[in-house]
Amino acid sequence: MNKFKYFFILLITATALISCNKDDDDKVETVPLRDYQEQYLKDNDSILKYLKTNYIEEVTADFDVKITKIPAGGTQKSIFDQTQYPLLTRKVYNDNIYYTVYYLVLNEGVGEAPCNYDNIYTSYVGTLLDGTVFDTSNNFGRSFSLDGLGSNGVFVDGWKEIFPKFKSGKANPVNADGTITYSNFGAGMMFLPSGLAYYGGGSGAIKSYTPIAFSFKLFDIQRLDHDGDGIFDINEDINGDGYVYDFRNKELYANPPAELIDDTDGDGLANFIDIDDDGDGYTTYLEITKPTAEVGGTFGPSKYYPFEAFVVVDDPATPNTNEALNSEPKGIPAFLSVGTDPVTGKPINVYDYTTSGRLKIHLDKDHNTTKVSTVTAKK
Ligand SMILES: [Ca+2]
Ligand SMILES: [Ca+2]
Ligand SMILES: [Ca+2]
Ligand SMILES: [Ca+2]
Repeated sequence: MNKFKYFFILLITATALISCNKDDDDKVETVPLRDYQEQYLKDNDSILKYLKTNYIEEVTADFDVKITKIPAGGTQKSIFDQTQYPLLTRKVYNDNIYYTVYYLVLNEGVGEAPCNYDNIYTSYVGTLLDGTVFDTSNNFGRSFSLDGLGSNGVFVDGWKEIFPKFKSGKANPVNADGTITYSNFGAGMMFLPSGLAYYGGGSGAIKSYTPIAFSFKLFDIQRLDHDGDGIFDINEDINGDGYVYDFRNKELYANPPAELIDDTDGDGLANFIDIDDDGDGYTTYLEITKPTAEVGGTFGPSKYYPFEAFVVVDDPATPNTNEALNSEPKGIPAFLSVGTDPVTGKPINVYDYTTSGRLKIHLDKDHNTTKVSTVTAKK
């Protein structure tokens, strides 16, 4: 195993140990948690009952939603039966079981969807299934870290699974008082079994093992780069499902499904937390940087292969300069072939910028390290 990779794991473990440090003198009797599968089936029954006995009384133009119990003899169509707003489900792997989570789409949103490790800016109302509001942001946006880290870290796993199904809104011009409003943001409701909420812990008005619901408005998102390799988490989601997962804890994730794993070199460290995605001993960060000067037989970093398109158009105001020449092709090129410069006799590497579906170089676990480290600077 590469040293830096090992170091990264150690760092994470140390952090986890610190945050789990409990007072040894605590004489609290621990009650074993209920079986997740059994509890999920119970919760799912409660949620289905809720969806079939409540209706959407109102959705305002600002996507405030009012849910009301269908009165005796009432003819209102239940949340479950109505067709105006899509009631969708997502299959979620968590606690070593599979959950089916119901969520209601009031508005999809026009911006970008967060991945399950991004930061979000959202307003929300949390209710019990009897309609009791246990928490609300009063329509103000609040920032949360879906990765669960930091003071804004989200503990409700359901949020991590459902918010990526919605998109952010469009930021309106800044108001005179400095505030920003959003329009056409993603808005919906999620109905969470306790296993994807507070489970045995409870919180405030929420008793242990209580399924809960949230209505929410996703105003904005912030992309994060958890391994600091210069590539956002969302771009390390290799299978493109919008989710990345850290399954290193074998107790929590004994048998993660293959379709949730984004791990190029198969070392158990998902790409978004692996600083060497292809496991060639050469960091992704260096693989996406421009070798400008030779240092110790390799070339030093500065941006060379922009991950996203870097396109400059010719500016008509400067007729003697063609800015378009500064454009670089989109994406990190795959290594294509090696030739030899007939004049200098030095190797010339050729990169493939054009083939669609080509493997980006930092994801190619079969490519030869020495070819990368002795790359000849592009003329
Ligand atoms: Ca990254
Ligand atoms: Ca994925
Ligand atoms: Ca890996
Ligand atoms: Ca690498």
